[in-house]
Parts: sequence; structure tokens; C-alpha cells
Amino acid sequence: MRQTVTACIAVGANLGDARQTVVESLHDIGRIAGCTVMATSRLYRTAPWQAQGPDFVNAAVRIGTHLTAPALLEALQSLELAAGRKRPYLNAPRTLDLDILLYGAGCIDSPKLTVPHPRMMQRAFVLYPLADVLPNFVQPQDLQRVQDQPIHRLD
Ligand code: PH2
Ligand code: MG
Ligand code: MG
Repeated sequence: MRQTVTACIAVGANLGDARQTVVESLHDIGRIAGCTVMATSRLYRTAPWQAQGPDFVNAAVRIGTHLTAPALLEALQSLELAAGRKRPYLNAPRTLDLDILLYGAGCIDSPKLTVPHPRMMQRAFVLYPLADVLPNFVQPQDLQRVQDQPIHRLD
């Protein structure tokens, strides 16, 4: 069997019952064959960042997975589709967004997938949930750099 890789996924939604969809997606990720959820973050309400529409609910999950990064991406996109995800324009409001932030120590630069996620260090809505599931990765100065971006814990 392939070795287990630790991966972190950002979860976001700002259409429909965003909180419910995010919570369900955390369970759904654990049901993907070859994925085991190791930690889930708290939930956060966040202001849209370079995007339109209502506030988001954001979270993050750390998994152990036997899947390759492209296979993991495909499985996550299936969950987005099942949640009714449409892509009418860039950063449009969405029922569910699942982004691979980290895939082990891997660096991937393909047309479909860039890992580590290229904008993750600029976004409070990524860094606060990520700090919950991978505390040694996010430094206090990383959080300080994004402190002007509104973010509130939901639970
Ligand atoms: N996702 C984006 C763009 N902007 N803003 C917030 N608050 N939360 C998101 O998940 C988000 C965003 C692109 O995926
Ligand atoms: Mg995204
Ligand atoms: Mg995405």
C-alpha cells in the first residue's frame, strides 16, 4: 500500500446553509476511501476576502491519506459538485469550496493544482483554521500579518 501522507484542506462556503454544509463536508471528507480525518478545526465566520457575497463559514481539516494529490483533488471536487457548487465567475459565492493547502512536504505546480496553496499565508480565513489543526505550522507573526481581516469563531 502507498505510504500515508498528511494533508490539510481548507473548507469554505457562503451560499445556502453554509454552516451546515461545512460541518457535513468535514464528515464527508472522512468517508473518502483512503482518507482518515486526524483533526478538524473550529468553525469561523469570515468577511469575503477579494470576493463578493455574504460572509463565509470557514474551517480546515487535517487528514492522513493514501491518495495521490490529483486523486484527492478529484475526490474533493466530487464533494463540491454534490453540494451544488457552480462556478459562474472567479471567486463567485459558493455552496462549498475544498482546497488542498498542504500535501505532506510536497510542492506541486500543475495546471489543476498548486500546493502549497499559493495564497494561503495571506488569508486569515485559512490561517486561523489551519492553526487549529496544524499548530506548529502557523507562527504568531503569520496571524499578526492578517489581523486586519475580520474573522470570528462560531463555536
Ligand atoms: N475563498 C475565496 C476568496 N475569498 N473569503 C473568505 N472569507 N472565505 C473564503 O473561503 C474565500 C474568500 C476563494 O476560494
Ligand atoms: Mg478557495
Ligand atoms: Mg477551490
